[in-house]
Amino acid sequence: MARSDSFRLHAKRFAATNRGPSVPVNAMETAAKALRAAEHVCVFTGAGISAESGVPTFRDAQSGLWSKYNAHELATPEAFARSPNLVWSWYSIRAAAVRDARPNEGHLALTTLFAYVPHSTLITQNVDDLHARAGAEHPLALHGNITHARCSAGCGARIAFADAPTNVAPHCGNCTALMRPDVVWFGEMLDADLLENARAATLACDVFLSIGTSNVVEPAASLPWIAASHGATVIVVNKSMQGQRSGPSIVQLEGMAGAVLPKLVTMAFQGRKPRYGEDS
Ligand code: BV8
Ligand code: ZN
Repeated sequence: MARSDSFRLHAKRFAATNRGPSVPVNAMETAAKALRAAEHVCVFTGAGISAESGVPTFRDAQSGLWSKYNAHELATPEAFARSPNLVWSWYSIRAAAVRDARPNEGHLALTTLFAYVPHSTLITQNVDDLHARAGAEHPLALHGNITHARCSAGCGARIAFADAPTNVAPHCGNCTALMRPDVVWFGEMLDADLLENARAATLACDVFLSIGTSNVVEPAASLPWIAASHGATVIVVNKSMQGQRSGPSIVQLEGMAGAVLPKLVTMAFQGRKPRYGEDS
């Protein structure tokens, strides 16, 4: 969907967004005020923003056949070396679920937000492509993309999961090594440039909007607190604040991302002209 389409589509929702999250008005107003005044907003997302699109979060218990496996145990190079076809099948199922999913109101509200703030950086821990499909440009996908597979020998070959078999890890057409999901597994280093860009934006931003993450997986998990320690306002959006940090520079907005984000973006920018899009 072209950005201006998703923007226009969402702009219509500004007035219509009256299903309210239960966030205290003052917290929402504080957050909206910070966004309105912001020069540079970092948006940081975890699995919670895609949950309402039907993409299971990492902590959702695995269903059916997969219930006996712990996601953390499957998402490792050792698991792939031990059982390539089992790991490949798990990713094929997850990649198909992402293909069938659609961006939700939370993704679209962020795309609208990007049209209003002078500078924005989107950092995602998610491996789905829903931000891009909602019109967001250049997301820093710290943990890779489940839409593709790459050569495990690093020869550079890359294929779409949609074009690959579902339960047998294929061999690279270029060098015959096994193909593997194009994601970062536990125990693997993140792409140094992506991480450096994410850290630089975290240090430069004046508002850090952290959405739908349990803040467990490092090094991404520390980004919100690095932002706070450098004077940014950290807005936390999560369906539950259990286990989430609080503090003087942290604004907690408890609720579903698909309800809170449209409300927040409406409060922050209604009456403002976007920097681009049909109504600019
Ligand atoms: C690294 C891709 C250096 C794969 C992912 C021992 C050995 C080696 C490393 C470690 C070790 N011990 C610790 C580490 C570091 C390790 C780590 O952090 N482990 C954790 C478990 C403690 N990190 C790494 O290994 C990283 N690399 O450190 O390299 C190194 C190298 C070698 C040796 C040492 C160090 C690599 C980490 C990347 C892992 N790959 N994904 C795949 O997807 O299959 S991470 C994966 O889990 C996801 O991508 C995601 O990032 C993460 C889960 O986090 P969340 O997104 O937060 O999701 P979660 O389900 O947890 O929470 C959802 C949240 O949403 C909840 O809060 C919920 O309340 C909320 N929510 C739900 N619905 C909604 C909602 N909120 C709002 N609205 C809703 N509707
Ligand atoms: Zn190869």
